[in-house]
Amino acid sequence: MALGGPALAATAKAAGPIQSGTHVPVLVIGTGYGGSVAALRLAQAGVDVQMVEMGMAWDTPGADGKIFANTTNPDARSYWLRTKTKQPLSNFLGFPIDRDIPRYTGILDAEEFAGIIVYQGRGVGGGSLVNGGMAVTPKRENFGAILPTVNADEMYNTYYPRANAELGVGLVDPAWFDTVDCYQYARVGRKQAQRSGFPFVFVPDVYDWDYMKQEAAGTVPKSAVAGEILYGNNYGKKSLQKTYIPKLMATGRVTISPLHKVTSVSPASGGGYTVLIDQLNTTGDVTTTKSVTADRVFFAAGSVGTSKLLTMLKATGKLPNLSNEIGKGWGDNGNVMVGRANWWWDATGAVQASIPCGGIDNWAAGGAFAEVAPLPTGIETYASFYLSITKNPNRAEFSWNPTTSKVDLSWQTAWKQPSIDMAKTIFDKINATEATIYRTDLFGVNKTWGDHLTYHPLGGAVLNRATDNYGRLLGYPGLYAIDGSLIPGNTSVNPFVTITALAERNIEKIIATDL
Ligand code: FAE
Repeated sequence: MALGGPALAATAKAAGPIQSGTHVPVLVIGTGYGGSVAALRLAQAGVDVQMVEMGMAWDTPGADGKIFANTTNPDARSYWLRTKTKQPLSNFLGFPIDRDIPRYTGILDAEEFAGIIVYQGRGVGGGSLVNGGMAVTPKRENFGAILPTVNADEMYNTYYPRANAELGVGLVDPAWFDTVDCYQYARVGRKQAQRSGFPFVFVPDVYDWDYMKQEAAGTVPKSAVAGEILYGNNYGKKSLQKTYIPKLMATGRVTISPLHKVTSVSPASGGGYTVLIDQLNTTGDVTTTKSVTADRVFFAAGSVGTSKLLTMLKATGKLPNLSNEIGKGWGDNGNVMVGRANWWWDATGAVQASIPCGGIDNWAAGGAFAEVAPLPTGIETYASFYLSITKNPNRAEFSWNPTTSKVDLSWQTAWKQPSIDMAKTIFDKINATEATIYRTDLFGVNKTWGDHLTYHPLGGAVLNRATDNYGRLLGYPGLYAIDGSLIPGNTSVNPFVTITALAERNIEKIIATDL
C-alpha cells in the first residue's frame, strides 16, 4: 500500500489499450485539458476511467534521440496525416517554406475548413503538447462576457486558482528578462508598445522558468531557447504530460488508449452508451474497430472534435434528441497574426525563446490583446511578430454534409475583418510612432494579415445552451461536454486556463450530484 501510487500507475499502463466488448463506468474522449481534469477528479472519487485518444502517446524518442521535432526542421512527427507541412507562417521573404514530409500521425493538426484552418494538438496531452503554454486568467471585468451563466466569485476564488496551481503557472523573472539575449524581441515589443502609449504586460506561462534560465546559460539541453514550439517541447514546458496526466495515472484507475479514435456514441439497449472506436496505425489506417459500452461518456475531444462528433451523431440519428444548439456558437477567439519590419537599430535577435512572455493590452479601448510572439528562425530578421486575440463578434456553425459525410463549418475568411481592424488599433499606431511598416512576406506574397487560421477554437456545445449549466448534454443523461466546446467563442485572452478551470468547476458538481 505504501507503494500504491507508482505501482498502480504501472499496472494501469500495463493494462494496454481498451478491449472490444468491455463495459466501463466512464469513457473520456480526448486527453487534453478538459479530459484530463475529468479523468483525474473521477479517479480520485473512486471511479475507473478509460481515456481514448486519437493521437500518439509521445513518450518514445525518434531516431534523433528526441521525442519532438524542432520548429525550424519539421519532419514526419510534426503534422497529423499530411504529406506536406502546413506552417502557420507559410512564407519568408515571399517564398513558400512548406516542405514534403512522410504521412504520419504527427502532433499538429492543421484542420482545413472552407474559411479557416484550425490548428490543434494530437496526442496524449492534446493542445498542451503544441501550444505556447501562455496561461492567462482573464481580467475579472471581462468574465461576464466570456461565460455569462457561471458564478464569477466561484471561478476567481476557487477554480481559477485550482487550475493555475495544477498547471504549474509561473511568470518570467523581470530582472532576467531585462538582460537575456533570447528575449530581446520581447523587449523591443515592450519599448515600442510603451512609446505608443499601450500597456505592456508580462504574461504567465507553464514553462519551467528556472529551466529556461539554465538553457540560456547553456548548462542544460535547450528547448525553448532552441526554438521548440508548435511540434512539441522536449524539456522545459510543463505540458499535461508533466502535470495532470502523471497525477491521474498515479491513481491506478485510469487507462489511456492512444491511436484510438471515437467514431460513434449511441444509447445501448441495456442502458448506458455504445461507443465505437477505430484503432489507427501511424499512417492513419484503421487496423481494428472496437465496440465498448460506457455508463457515462465525457466528450473532451476539443471544441472542433466534440462539435464534429455531436453534430454528426445528432444529424445521423445516433443521438437525435441532442439540443438544436449543438454545433452553434463557434468562434476563433478573434485570432489574427501580423509582422512588422523594424529599423536596423531595433534588431529582435537571432536566438529567440519560443515561449512568449509578454503582451500589449488594448482590449478595453480597441478590442485587442496582442502577444509579442517569437519568430525563431535562427537568423536576425529585424521583424516583430504578434498573435492578437480580438473581440471578433462573428460566430460560426457546424453542420452535417450528407454528400461528403463530413461536418462543415460556416466560418468565412472575410469574418476576420473585425479582428484586423481591432489589431490595427495597436499596430497602425506603433508603425506611425516608429516610422515602420507591416511585413507583407510572411503569409504569402504581398499579404499582411494572417487571417486564415486560429489556434484557439472555442464553442460548438455551448454551456447552458447545448448543455445545462454544468456541461450535461441535454437530451441524454450520462453524456457530458467538458472542453473548449463549452465556451461561446472568445475568452479575451489565451483559453486553456479558462477551459481547465471550467472543467474543474463542472466535474466537481457532476461528481457530487450524478455519481
Ligand atoms: P484539446 O487540448 O484540443 O484536446 C482534445 C483531444 O481530443 C486531442 O488530444 C485530440 O487528439 C483528441 N480527439 C479529438 N477527436 C477525437 C476522437 N474522435 N477520438 C479520440 N480523441 C479525439 O481540447 N492556449 C493557451 O491558453 N495558451 C497558449 O499559449 C496557446 N498556444 C497555442 C498554440 C498552438 C499552436 C495551438 C494549436 C493552440 C494553442 N492554444 C493555446 C490553445 C489550447 O491549446 C487549446 O485551447 C486547448 O488545448 C483546448 O483544450 P481542450 O481540452 O478543449
